[in-house]
Amino acid sequence: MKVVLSPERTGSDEIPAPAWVKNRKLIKWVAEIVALTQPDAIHWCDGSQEEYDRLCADMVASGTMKRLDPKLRPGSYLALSDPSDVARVEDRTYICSEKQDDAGPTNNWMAPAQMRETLNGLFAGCMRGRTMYVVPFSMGPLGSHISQVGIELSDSPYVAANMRIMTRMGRAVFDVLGEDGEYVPCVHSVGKPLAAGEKDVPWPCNATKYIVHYPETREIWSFGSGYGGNALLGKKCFALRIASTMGRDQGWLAEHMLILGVESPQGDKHYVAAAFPSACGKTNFAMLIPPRGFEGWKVTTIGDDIAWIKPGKDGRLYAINPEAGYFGVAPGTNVSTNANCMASLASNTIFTNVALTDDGDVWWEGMTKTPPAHLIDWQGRDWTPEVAKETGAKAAHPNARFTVAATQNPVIDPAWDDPAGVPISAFIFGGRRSTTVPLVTEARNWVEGVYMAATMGSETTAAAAGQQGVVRRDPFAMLPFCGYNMSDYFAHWLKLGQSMAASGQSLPHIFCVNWFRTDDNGKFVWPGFGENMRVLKWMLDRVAGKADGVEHLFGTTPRYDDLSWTGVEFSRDLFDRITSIDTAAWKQEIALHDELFGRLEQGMPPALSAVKDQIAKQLAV
Ligand code: SAT
Ligand code: MN
Repeated sequence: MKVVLSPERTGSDEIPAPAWVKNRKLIKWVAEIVALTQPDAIHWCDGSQEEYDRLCADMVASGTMKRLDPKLRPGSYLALSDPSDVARVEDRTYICSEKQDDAGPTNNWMAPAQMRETLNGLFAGCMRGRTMYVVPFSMGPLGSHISQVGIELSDSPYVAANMRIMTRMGRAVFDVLGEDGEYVPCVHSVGKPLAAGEKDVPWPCNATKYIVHYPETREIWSFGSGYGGNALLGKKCFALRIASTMGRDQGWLAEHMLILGVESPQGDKHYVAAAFPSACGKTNFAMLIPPRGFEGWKVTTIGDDIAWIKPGKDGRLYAINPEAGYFGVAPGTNVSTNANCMASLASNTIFTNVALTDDGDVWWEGMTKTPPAHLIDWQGRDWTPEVAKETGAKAAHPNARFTVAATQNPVIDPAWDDPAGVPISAFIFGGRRSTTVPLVTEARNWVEGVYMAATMGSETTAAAAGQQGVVRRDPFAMLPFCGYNMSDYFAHWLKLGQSMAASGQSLPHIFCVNWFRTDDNGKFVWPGFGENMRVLKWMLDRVAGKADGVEHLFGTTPRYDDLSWTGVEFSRDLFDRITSIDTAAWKQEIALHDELFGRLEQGMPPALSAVKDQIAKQLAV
């Protein structure tokens, strides 16, 4: 429902709301934000298909999106962002807890009062000339005891449309909220008010950006960007940064993890959750197609990016995917790397920053071996393979994305929307490392596993603004996403393990993987993608106590013969190369762990320092 606001209405707390909105606190809050930001109109989203179609049609009319050819890509659109607004901005992302120590050394921090003052200045009148969308969303199945409700107020129709795909968005959320339900308030503005009669640009944004979290009051404020995790506030801001602090307080976990199901030909089914930094192949892993030699095996997707995990009544850990869609990296996706993903994207998809073909379809680097002879690139310019060869110009931005509903995934797990969640048998942690870290290692116990995850390193990708390809420590793949002090987060993981063990529960096994080791020419040695199934099967066999391996410096790694090689040629020599432990490299690696522990000294659990000392001692002999 859209309401045009007359000037007298702006500033009063009598904001017109549809009859189905019963939450007084919510209406009052919307009125406050209207008074601050002064939009021309409010649109209360009901989440219907008609509403989505109308939002998209309006964006096509305004030039924000292009409708793709309805035969080639039915129900799909292309949006091209401003070239300055293409990825998460970690240096503009803040955790504003009362005490700086609670945000810890890995987060940007500002005192809440000071930040509020800054933001009040920026948000004053920032929605002038625009419509404010009231976007009600549930992270997780509606009404599940693991789920949480959020309300995003945004002046971006692109955000409203994407949120409908990425979350359970719409009127039913107001029903769950009722008259006095709790929600996480999220305020978002592209930060580009329009003067009377001023023409809008296709992708409004502001050079000044703030992505702000108040963990104590559980609020999110985002200014200046319309892109991805900066603007779709249910995702990293809520489902990770705010939810991780909720989890700390309430005894559960909010993790940067995909969740997948694996079923053997005999019908044994397990779920695993795996953490990788952004743009390291989580979506591909979550939709893995078992390779030759694994006939009868099934891999199904619960989620591709985020997991909320709670101890169940039976003491096992249960996980849900708080999201309802995938915001995945397009470049590199093709029918051989991820056929399930390509099938998901056949229709009803919003593409952002990929290239447009002459017949009205999309293309990105790696989609086909031979690029089309002519394209319009992600910046709206002519692009040909010949010119690209000379200039290196990419047709699609390396962080170009698709937004698609989870239900479009042909291998969606039947339990993906189950409010009870699915039991987790194993955790997997993986970084992008061209050297040092072996293909797979199993931790010998929970503490060692937490250590592995805590010291994970990864080469940076285009998902975040900044330099690419440099190794940075990315504990639990949560470095940009943990809403509180990282050392306290490690302690939270240790505590959870302890309390589960104390109640006699068998804990999920913990593994660390690295698909990305390269040879002397910089080429990946491990084929990855579907072939990762071989590693996955070894892990599940370990869980079942059926597989062997060798113990080394920091865990157990399979020998060549411990994996199944039917259907692929991969030599013993290559296998040894990607599972070897180079003592000299590990001495350097441990020095980097040391440096990390130095940085995270405050609150670092002694049990983790003990693991480090133990490894260092072994290396010294
Ligand atoms: O832009 S997002 O934060 O949603 C994507 C990512 O970094 O994984
Ligand atoms: Mn992610």
